[in-house]
Amino acid sequence: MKKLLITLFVILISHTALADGKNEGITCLNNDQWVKAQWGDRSNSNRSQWFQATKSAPGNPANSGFDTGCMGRCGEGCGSDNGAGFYTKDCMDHDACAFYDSEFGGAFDRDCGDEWRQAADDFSFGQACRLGSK
Ligand SMILES: [Ca+2]
Ligand SMILES: [Ca+2]
Repeated sequence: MKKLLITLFVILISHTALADGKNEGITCLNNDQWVKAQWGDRSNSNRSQWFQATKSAPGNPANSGFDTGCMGRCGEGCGSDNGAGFYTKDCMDHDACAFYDSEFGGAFDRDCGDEWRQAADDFSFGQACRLGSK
């Protein structure tokens, strides 16, 4: 119940915050699907880049603490279950943003907080987008 209330609160503020990119509801991704991630950083410039869902992002992230595995999965990296989880467009947008974010931090991150909030519904209610472990 507490998790649900927090989620509803986050969804509420996601509609009032200035958002670059946009909340695409809960849009499922498939194994190995190429996705054009869209996000904005703190300068509010719109950015986009193609990434392959369920694969690792190529190259080195801005913050070495960022787990580049399983792009598009809601939650950090591939998680404890070897990549099983919900894969959605909004979670991909957040992963792409976080890849370039040197100081990322959840819902109130200056660069990726809006992407995080847009992905909160996916994270909580995205069970239709669940893919198995690889
Ligand atoms: Ca969403
Ligand atoms: Ca942003």
